[in-house]
Amino acid sequence: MRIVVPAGGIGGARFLRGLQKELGVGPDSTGEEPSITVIGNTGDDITLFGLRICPDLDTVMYTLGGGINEEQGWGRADESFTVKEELAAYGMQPTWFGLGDRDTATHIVRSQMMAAGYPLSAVTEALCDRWRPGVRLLPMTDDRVETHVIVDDESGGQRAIHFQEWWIRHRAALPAHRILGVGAEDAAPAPGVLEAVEQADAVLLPPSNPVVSIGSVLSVPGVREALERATVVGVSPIIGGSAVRGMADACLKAIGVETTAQAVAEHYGSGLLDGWLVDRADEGTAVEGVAVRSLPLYMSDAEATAAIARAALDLVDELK
Ligand code: GDP
Ligand code: FO1
Ligand code: CA
Repeated sequence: MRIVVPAGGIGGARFLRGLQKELGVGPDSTGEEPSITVIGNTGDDITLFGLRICPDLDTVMYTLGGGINEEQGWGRADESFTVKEELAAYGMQPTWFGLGDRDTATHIVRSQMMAAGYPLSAVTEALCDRWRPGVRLLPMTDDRVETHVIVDDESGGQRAIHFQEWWIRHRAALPAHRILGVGAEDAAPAPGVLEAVEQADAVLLPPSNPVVSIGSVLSVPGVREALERATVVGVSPIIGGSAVRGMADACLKAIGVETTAQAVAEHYGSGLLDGWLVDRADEGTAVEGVAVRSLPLYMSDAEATAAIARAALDLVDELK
């Protein structure tokens, strides 16, 4: 059984942990069957202080590899912030980004390898040699794609800011006129991405941000088309009209999609989705051309999450 999971950060990583539990694979799995290939979102990536930072790839790698800060959902466990404080003492900007010391080592390895000419996919593989996440973690692309958000500026016009500035500094509270994937049009899927989708027995969309995580993966030319040919079952990131955790509602608003399980499914479309899992609170959701099932969708612990993964795999079986 070969499973492909396009994923963002926290929601994607937690779902993957449940999927591994359900399949009895990882964290140290050597990649025998069943195998999981993750197509990680890189639209959140940013260069700060000369360091290339890939939040969603790192969140998946640390979560599955046992290095994540569990309460926070991102960054390293046991983290300290000496480097961040020292940079601030030099007056270096920005000061709003939580750059942890342990995490910084990851960014240094990545930046050094990239400066030496290695593509992000090779760098990610090298980083995973340490973390052994038990999945094949592929960036969606080796090309630079960055999500920017169009907001109002002080002089009555508009300006684009990096997604991380909007998300962290402004807590997604600045009204977003548009969300753009800068560089997406000219990007190519990373090596292995299209092959993995073509060979997949199932594609599962985890409860990730539908705009800046899944939407970003889908924006890489060729990826959506490949996914449309596969059997795709998605897990709604929206429960009872709310984004559960995080600020996905602000992203949906920016693209004119309602914060409901139904609107998100319709946004993906029946061309992409074959099946859609919604929470019990959203029972009665109907999407034309998509098989909808309802069950508890809170990823409260590994068991509850494994049950969601099982339901997704069962629906794939039913649809095949
Ligand atoms: P991020 O990159 O860290 O924002 O993480 P993702 O892109 O993977 O998306 C997180 C999304 O998952 C959030 O926007 C929520 O809507 C959704 N989410 C978070 N926790 C849960 C949960 O327990 N159940 C479900 N169904 N969705 C969740
Ligand atoms: N999220 C925050 O809310 N504040 C931070 O300072 C912060 C730093 C950070 C550093 C590394 C990393 O991998 C993730 C980090 N995040 C932080 C999470 C990240 O901004 C977002 O949750 C995702 O990019 C949105 O999907
Ligand atoms: Ca993300």
